[in-house]
Amino acid sequence: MATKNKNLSVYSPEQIPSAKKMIFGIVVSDWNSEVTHALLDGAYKTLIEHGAKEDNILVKHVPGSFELTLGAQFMAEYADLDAVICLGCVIQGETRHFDFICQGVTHGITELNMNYNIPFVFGLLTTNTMEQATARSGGKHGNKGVEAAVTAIKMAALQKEMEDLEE
Ligand code: DLZ
Repeated sequence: MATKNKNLSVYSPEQIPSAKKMIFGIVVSDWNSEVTHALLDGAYKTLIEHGAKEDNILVKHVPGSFELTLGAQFMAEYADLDAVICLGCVIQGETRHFDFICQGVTHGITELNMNYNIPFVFGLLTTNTMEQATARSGGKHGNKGVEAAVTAIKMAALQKEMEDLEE
């Protein structure tokens, strides 16, 4: 398997733009909270490491991953943000619930990206087991929250770059 024994969250910090003037929203699902709160920790610390101010990071919790889309839409509607990071963890069970939640969130976040002029980052772990989720939320495969934060900074910087072209 491609990800076997690989830390997927390794990146070059010097290649990331400064987040000093950026404002972020983080929506985190409380289902599988031992995993999602570790994702939140990774995302939050990464934003701070790249210059974001604590006052400029708005964190809101939703009950499950299915609620991430609406939570993220609330963020975009009621706060003035440069990017929204959506964090959740769906673990395959015995029923098709997994498929429906994953499809719903994927579709929902894609729609938000198309309909609002800011980036919404897909930080959703979709794994077969809790062990795989743990490995990707601060374990041997890194932390998907870190990756989501890096993506948010890069996309927010891209937008600012494009806006500057207009001036
Ligand atoms: C119901 C449910 C199930 C079975 N599994 C998960 C899961 O693995 N991860 C997750 O984030 N949420 C799960 N949920 C809850 C749904 O996301 C949602 O909160 C409920 O269906 C209520 O809308």
